[in-house]
Amino acid sequence: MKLEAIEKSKEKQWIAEKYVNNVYETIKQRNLYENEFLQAVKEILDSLLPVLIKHPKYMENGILERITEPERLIIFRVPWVDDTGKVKVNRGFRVQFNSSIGPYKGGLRFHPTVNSSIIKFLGFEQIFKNALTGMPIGGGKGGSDFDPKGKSDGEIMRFCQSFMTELSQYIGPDIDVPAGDIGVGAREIGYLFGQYKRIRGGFPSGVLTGKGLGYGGSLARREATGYGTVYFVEEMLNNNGYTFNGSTVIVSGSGNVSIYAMEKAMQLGANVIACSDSDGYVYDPHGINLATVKRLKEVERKRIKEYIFDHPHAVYVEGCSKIWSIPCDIALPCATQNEINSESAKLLIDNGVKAIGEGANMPSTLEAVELFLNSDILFGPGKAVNAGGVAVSALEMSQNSMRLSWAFDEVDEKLKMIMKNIYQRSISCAEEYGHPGNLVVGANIAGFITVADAMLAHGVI
Ligand code: NDP
Ligand code: 2IT
Repeated sequence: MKLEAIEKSKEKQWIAEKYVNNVYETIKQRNLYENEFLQAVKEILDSLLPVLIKHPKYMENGILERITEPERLIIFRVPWVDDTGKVKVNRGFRVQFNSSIGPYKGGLRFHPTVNSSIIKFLGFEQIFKNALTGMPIGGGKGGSDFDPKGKSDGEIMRFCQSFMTELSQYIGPDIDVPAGDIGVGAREIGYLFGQYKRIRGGFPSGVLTGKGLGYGGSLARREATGYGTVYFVEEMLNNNGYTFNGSTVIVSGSGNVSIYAMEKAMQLGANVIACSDSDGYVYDPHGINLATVKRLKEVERKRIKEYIFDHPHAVYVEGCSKIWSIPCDIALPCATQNEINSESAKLLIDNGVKAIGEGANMPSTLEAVELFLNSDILFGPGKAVNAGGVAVSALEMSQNSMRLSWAFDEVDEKLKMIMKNIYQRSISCAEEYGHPGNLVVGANIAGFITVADAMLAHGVI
């Protein structure tokens, strides 16, 4: 490159960096103490630099300022009565973050740690994830600080009914379509749907996804996030000369995503040796017995600790983060945000891990991601890897609109294709924008361009 051209390119880089820093400082001031939201924003903004340098139109129309500010954040009181007759109050949330490419779409999380920072980080990530699926869905997320653990079925139902009584004003099949996330599975979706239907009348099947199969749910939605995670990682492995077959795998969590990631990894010939819950992890050198995990978690709603009663050769260790100290070829964090910090990342790398696939949303801290990207391991970021869940949710919406239901294999085949496409789009975007192999940059830019172009087309709204 000639000296003049080098100077010009340095200047472009400097302008973009200054712009991104200014935007980030404003967001920081406006969202003080919302650490998870700021973490998600920082990761995306930093990775967008190459596209801003190449296409200054994305700096000239306030796209970054608009895309980082939710279209709407709804916060509401959720009063309910427990089994002893005592009145309880929780806080409900729904963030309608971006509807440029379709109705708001994203899960509901019931967990005591839920607050506006958590909901906004999840809603923000969802914008880009949903765009990556290639389906016409915008970004949203919601939930409550309600803790479902230890609650009776009646308490869960009354809470869901109260939550939906308020939420029903803001959602609808063409407006905003919630689904599950941590603490919200088929049982909760059933109660939420029942209450929405009762309030609105008719049979509004498209208002929620993850529904039961008997009333408008899609086959393979239950499996979709976990299976999709493994499909994405298998694609990433195959493109680099590896495979699940014969690999040793660790999957954190033992909820919806984790169980079906383990199932598909096992089907592909992997040996899954450990999984966890928020109390601790089990290590089973013979390979985790999935039937036991399913019974404990899906049926009996018990702690993972009890696994060793059926499998006395397995080891239970108190403290879930220590799971990452076990040597493995492939690590699939499928529990929650920031479950892998820099210390755990170093352990994984030093112990020879070949690939990380984020089944959970933002399970690695910024420092951990940096360590992964600077090592020679393969790293698949959450918004690409776990997009299979929301993709099949969008397929559930399509089936509801058409008033038909596809066979399991048909949905599963579509899911496979979608995950392959997400990998290919992300990897080619990374290449095109000068960061070959970096799926963080590739996925963020690919999702961003789709949404930003729609925002440009709609004018300043
Ligand atoms: P579940 O509620 O089914 O399972 C969550 C699992 O993670 C449980 O084993 C739980 O343990 C553990 N966990 C939850 N919170 C914590 C915590 N603070 N510390 C340690 N462990 C924790 O949720 P999902 O499987 O649906 O969700 C898991 C992750 O995947 C989340 O990040 C979610 O956002 C993401 N995701 C989910 C999708 C879906 O379709 N469900 C789609 C895409 C992403 P315990 O039972 O002890 O709380
Ligand atoms: O994080 C996620 O993508 C989900 N919890 C699934 C959202 C959905 O609408 O299926």
